[in-house]
Amino acid sequence: MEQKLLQMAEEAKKVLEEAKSLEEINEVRIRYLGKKGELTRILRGMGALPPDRRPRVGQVANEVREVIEATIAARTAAVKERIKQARLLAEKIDLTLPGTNFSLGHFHPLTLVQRQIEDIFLGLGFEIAEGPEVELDYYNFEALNIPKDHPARDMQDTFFIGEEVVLRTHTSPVQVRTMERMAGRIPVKVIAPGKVYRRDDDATHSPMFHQVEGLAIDTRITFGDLKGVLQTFAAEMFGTSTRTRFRPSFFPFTEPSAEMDISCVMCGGRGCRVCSYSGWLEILGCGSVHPQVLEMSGYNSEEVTGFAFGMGIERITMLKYGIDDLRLFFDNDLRFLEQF
Ligand code: 2U9
Repeated sequence: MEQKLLQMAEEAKKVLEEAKSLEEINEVRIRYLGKKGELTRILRGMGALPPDRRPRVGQVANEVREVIEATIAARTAAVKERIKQARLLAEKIDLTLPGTNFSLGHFHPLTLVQRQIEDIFLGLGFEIAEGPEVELDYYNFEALNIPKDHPARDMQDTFFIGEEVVLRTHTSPVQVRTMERMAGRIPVKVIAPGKVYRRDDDATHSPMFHQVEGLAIDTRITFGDLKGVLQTFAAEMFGTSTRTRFRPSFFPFTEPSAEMDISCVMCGGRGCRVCSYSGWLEILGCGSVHPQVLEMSGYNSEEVTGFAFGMGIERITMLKYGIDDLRLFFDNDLRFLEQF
């Protein structure tokens, strides 16, 4: 019986020598050491041996099991190493090759300019306010002194979601909501940047575009404060040599109202194609907040005054970077976007 065991060990070693995969090694393990394997089968015969020989045979059986297990472990390590080497060879890893380039994303030019505008007004003591893009008729029109029969309320100009719900046509409702939240407290100094929607779509109009509007309310705010703030803005945005001029205009929510022009960023005011040889570029609308608008949102127009302004971010960005077609912002052509 000892002989049988030793013979089995020799046989198992030989078979393992031939095993080329982890699966084959496992099969060998089952065949010799498994519950129904060779070793078990031989040991079943132990009962037939005289009792004095059993301890010796048991000892040999244990040694044989250990030898086979050690051989399996050694063979497994060898096969694993061979598999690893084969994989390394197949992958042909060349550590001296340069890494694969991947490009980092970056901000859209409109986002860059919006943030720059925000930084300028933050520096002037304004806070940034936000509000919903789907807005109530009341905040978008009514509270801004835009009466029911005003052309801005026409189906032609506004996206209606429901009878009393619209896509905001300007960011002004954000300032109305700010005034409501402030409940008559002063000072108010906010800007409202964000997306707005109008039913326009041609070379110079997009149905979605971006605005920054501003609102300041306090005691003794004058048109002079408005001019100072906006002159500072123009100087920081377009350079310190930028001049400004104000022309009378009309908005339902400001009185008096004005348009602000800056000296042409292309020609410095001498006259060129960009400024239609006038030397000036219109960049924003502004005015003193209409007393009716103050009153409607809970401010006493006898005690406080305010100024407001609004600008299109697309227009500012086009002037700043000399972009001549609005549609470039929305085509998502990387040849354009990667220039910023
Ligand atoms: C409140 C009171 C007053 C915001 C203002 C303008 C003038 C203006 C246009 C510029 C170009 C919009 O993008 S554009 O088409 N905006 O000219 N906006 S004053 O006045 C307000 C806003 C809110 C409560």
